[in-house]
Amino acid sequence: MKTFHNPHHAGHAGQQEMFRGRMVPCHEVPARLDFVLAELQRRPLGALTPPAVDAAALDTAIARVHDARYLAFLATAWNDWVAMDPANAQRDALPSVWPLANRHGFRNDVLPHNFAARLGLFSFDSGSPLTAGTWAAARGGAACALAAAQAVAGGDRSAFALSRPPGHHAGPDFLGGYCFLNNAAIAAQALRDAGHPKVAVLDVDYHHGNGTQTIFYERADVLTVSIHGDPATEYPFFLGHADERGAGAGTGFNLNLPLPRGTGVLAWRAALDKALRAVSNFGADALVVPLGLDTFEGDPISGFTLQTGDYAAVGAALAGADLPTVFTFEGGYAVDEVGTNAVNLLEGFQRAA
Ligand code: Q9C
Ligand code: ZN
Repeated sequence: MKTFHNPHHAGHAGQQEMFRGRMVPCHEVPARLDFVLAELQRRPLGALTPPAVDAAALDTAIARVHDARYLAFLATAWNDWVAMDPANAQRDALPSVWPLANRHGFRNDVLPHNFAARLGLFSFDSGSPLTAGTWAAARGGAACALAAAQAVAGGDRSAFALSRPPGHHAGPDFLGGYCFLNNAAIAAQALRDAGHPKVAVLDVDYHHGNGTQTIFYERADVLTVSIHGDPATEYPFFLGHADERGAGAGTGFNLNLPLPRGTGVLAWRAALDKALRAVSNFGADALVVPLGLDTFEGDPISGFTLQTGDYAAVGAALAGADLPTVFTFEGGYAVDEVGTNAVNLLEGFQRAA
């Protein structure tokens, strides 16, 4: 399995996030990726390289899943933030006002000039700081996703897009949940565009993949499945319920498997079996796995109890789908263990594939 790692990831380094009414140090830190990289050097799965993709092809791939207005915002956001006040160069940008369009009568069709207003327009939480290197890091992550999709479309059994910031909470025109560009969706769409008629996304991050669900919600050619903490109590709270089945042509092509906080490996594996049955019934030609390791018992912000020793078997079960597979790196905030847990899963996959 080739791994494409993002050389620009460390430029995205938030200082603090809003958490329960206070500013706390960010959970989503550069060291997360460094630990995975170090573990892949200890236990190689294949070539470990930065992505080499054509810049124009990358812009096209990103624009296949994100709106032009959102991308234009992201591309200049840091400069616009600093232009508001030179002292902002020392501070992360976080939103503090939201339009809540369609609920409170506020408009989202008129782009505000004020930067704080624009940041709020394109954000759904105050936990996802935008920093000097955010755009370059997010774009580098999309390049990893595209390179991984290209490898798999070219005949590789699997590939790993190792990047941060993560992606699965980012939607067509919004950031949140530490995510800016949806790497898994970019990979899924790239696989479609490379000729795979049916692509399944099986999200195993602790949190519901709301961005990916939203991107593909009305489509029958991309099945989205997510196993996650029940949004009744868990982030992102406002999406991820079992009754969300897709809409329009996409009706029946979204499956949510919410599980209560505290769920252990047995019940989690039963949900994985259900998810894999849905992928098989769909008749997928390729698979994308948004790989979050925040299902781990030691995760500081999550509530499942999977153990380090459980992940190899999860990888083997995913290999059982017998599909060309792209993994994207998502959550997992027990920094010391995230590398071991990620590589346990990927090694388990590779051994069984
Ligand atoms: N102020 C991923 O695992 N936590 N994202 C709530 C908001 C947000 C997790 C804090 C958790 C996002 C990719
Ligand atoms: Zn997560």
